[in-house]
Amino acid sequence: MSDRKNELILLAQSLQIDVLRVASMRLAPKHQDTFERWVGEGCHGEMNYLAGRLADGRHAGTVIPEPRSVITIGVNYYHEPRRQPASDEGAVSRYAVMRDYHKVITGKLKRIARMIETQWGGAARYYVDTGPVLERAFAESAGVGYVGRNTCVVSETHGSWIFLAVIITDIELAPDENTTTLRCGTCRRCIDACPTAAISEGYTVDARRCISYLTIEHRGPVPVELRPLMGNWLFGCDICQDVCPHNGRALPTRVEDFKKIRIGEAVLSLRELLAIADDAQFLERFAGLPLTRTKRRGLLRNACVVAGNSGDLSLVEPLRELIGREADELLQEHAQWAVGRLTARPCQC
Ligand code: B12
Ligand code: SF4
Ligand code: SF4
Repeated sequence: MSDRKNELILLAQSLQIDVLRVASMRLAPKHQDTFERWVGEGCHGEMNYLAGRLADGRHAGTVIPEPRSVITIGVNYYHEPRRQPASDEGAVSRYAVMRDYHKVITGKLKRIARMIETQWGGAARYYVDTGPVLERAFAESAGVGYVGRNTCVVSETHGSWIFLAVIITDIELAPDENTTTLRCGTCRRCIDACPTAAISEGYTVDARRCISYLTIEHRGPVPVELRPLMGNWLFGCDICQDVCPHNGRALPTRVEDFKKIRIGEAVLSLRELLAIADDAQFLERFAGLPLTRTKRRGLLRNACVVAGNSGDLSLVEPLRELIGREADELLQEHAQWAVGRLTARPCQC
């Protein structure tokens, strides 16, 4: 068994995977309980696929006939901090400024799965985000790291700047123990720093309040009461990781695809975004990046919110141009909100 694990580790290293560990199929009850409670309380917002998974009873144990082991991997994506955006710019979270990690990591998982299937005659199903699998829970169980109050898996070597992925196989592999001594202790910096109060005391994030969800997953209008709290985040949010003391030790990524930062210093000009007139222009600028997930409509909606929060009156004109040009009601409403917020005069009485 350990020979096979060693072979897996060697292959992983050659694929620039930073951590490969094995979890048993059985998770501690806290994980499934937390997930069920979280969905039950509606914290998943419009991510109906998460509720659907619960309703259908799909989980890691149902994806292949006789699952025996969960191979969990972690890939470091850390790169230097972004420069502070100017008042007419917005911030993009670290993970989204480089090639889409789903594509990059899927390539690596395929190679591992092929080895399991062709050399060992085993079955293997792999997931990065897309499957009915609690990736953080398996990563914690395998000892990739521990789950912090911000709910991220924090590793000893890379902090929480690691993407996770899993391969479920019917090959028997000895599970690794979780030996990490990292803990949150009395720290609650992420809870205090979260601008929208999305992080609960109980190690969960209410997606409906999370800027990452609001800017990426949520499709309709951003709730008006949350807009002023979203600051300058155009896509995703890194605040609860930036403030984490365990993230001080992060080293830059080794993955070539993640080294090529495709967005100038992880900030984007709001003026340029507001001027993107159609999908072709949008794709020309962002193809291959995670940013395409929101489509043009979502990113321009977010740009309006950030412009409204900017206090920069020079953005009123590009916003008015957008209002004059756009037929889309969602964009009209967000641009109008932004103009209203920028031009509102403080009460003189
Ligand atoms: C839905 C989703 C989101 C949602 C909801 C996030 C959330 N915290 O639930 C939104 C859109 C908000 C989101 C945001 C982000 N996400 Co996301 N997301 C997912 C996804 C697809 C499912 C997560 C899920 O099931 N959530 C439901 C909750 C209940 O489960 P959970 O977060 O796994 O939490 C478990 C632990 O809390 C655990 N637990 C462990 N210890 C303890 C202790 C106690 C006391 C308790 C009660 C529970 C508990 O129980 C829970 C269930 O197992 C995963 C991929 C996957 N398939 O797992 C990526 C994933 C979690 N996301 C990821 C990333 C990178 C992000 C962002 C950093 C992106 C960004 N920069 O904007 C932010 C971080 C926000 C945050 N603080 O979580 C990474 C996390 C990597 C890591 N090191 O942890 C993942 C694993 C994707 C990947 N393949 O790498 N995400
Ligand atoms: S990603 Fe941002 S909004 Fe979401 S929980 Fe973390 S700090 Fe709060
Ligand atoms: S900021 Fe503090 S409380 Fe939050 S995850 Fe990091 S160590 Fe834990």
